[in-house]
Amino acid sequence: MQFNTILKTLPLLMLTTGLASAAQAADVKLGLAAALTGPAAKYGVAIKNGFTLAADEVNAAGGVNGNKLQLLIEDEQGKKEEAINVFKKLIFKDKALLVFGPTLSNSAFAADPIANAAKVVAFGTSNTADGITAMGPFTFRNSVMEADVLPVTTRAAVKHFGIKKVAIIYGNDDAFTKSGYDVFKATLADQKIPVTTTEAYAKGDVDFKAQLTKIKASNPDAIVCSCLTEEAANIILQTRALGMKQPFIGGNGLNSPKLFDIAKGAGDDTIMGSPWSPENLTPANKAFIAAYKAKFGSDPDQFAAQAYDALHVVADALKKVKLSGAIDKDRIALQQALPSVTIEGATGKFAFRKAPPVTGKEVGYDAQQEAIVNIAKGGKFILLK
Ligand code: ILE
Repeated sequence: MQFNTILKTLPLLMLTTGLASAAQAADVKLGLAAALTGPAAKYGVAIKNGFTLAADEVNAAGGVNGNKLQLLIEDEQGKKEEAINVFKKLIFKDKALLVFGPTLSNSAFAADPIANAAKVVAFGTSNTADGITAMGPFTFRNSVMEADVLPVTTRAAVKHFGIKKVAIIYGNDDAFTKSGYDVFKATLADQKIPVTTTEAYAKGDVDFKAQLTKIKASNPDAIVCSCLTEEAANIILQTRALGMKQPFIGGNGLNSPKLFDIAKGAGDDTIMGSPWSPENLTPANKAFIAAYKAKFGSDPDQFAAQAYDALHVVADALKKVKLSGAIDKDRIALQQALPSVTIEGATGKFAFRKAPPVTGKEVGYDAQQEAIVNIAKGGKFILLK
């Protein structure tokens, strides 16, 4: 071939190779089922933001093995039935490679069996109830379960306030608040802290005076609250209206700015454990906080941080997977690549650990991460020192 001809065909060659690689690089579809409306939306929107930020970062850096990540985001409204519908849509219609979510443990217990039956990873970033990963080998979570966090939180609160006895209030019809209650009950027995009274409420309740009057009469040193944020905020406000000054101890349901939007300064001295803190100044967390603020104009929270980390965990797993285009095969390959992923993320060092065994069942993977204890001061959580 003459030099001339080479020069003439070169642009064409470049164009065809360019086209070929563009055709090979497909979008990897990752589903996200989050509560974007309804009472759990404060958690769900933070989760969506965390995912969007991380996916944009991964894509800006060229994607994973040349493939761009495409988030398919659906609103499950914090409701079990909607979580089921959204999981079905993402798995069977949209053919997502994996599904993140749903936001509440309560919804995960309804939706995850669908993912396990279809052999698609259901990756929870906020589900902290016991038993989530007992649903099957395709259930993963990077949210640290209450069973790991509450003993640490309780011990720190008891020491900090010199607590001798506590009262408990919890939601008895939500999987997470009920599970948190079970863990608190066992923890308090273990740490030999007597319970003066145990009071329950139901989802949607707004008036807690009957329960709080009983708690007041039992004269505890602190109130343990296994609650979601909105209920917790109203409980705190109504406690103060009854002239009670006791501090609160809670699970990660309390870890939302919404607590302070409603309870304001009345939420001060509330103690809560979490793997994430804005005061943790590792390079990964600093970069996350700065990027989040720049993109959304607000401070991130634990739920955004866990979502952000989850996307990076999956991106790392995908690096090890040679996608074949056969969705069933690729979904299983991703499930097999996930357990060994470790990252240094916004929430610190992260690794998976196999869930506790259940006789006759295959189980999924829990988060292996340390919890740190926070106290509310001036309308936000700061590290308890
Ligand atoms: N951790 C809880 C759950 O698992 C809530 C998640 C707070 C948003 O349901």
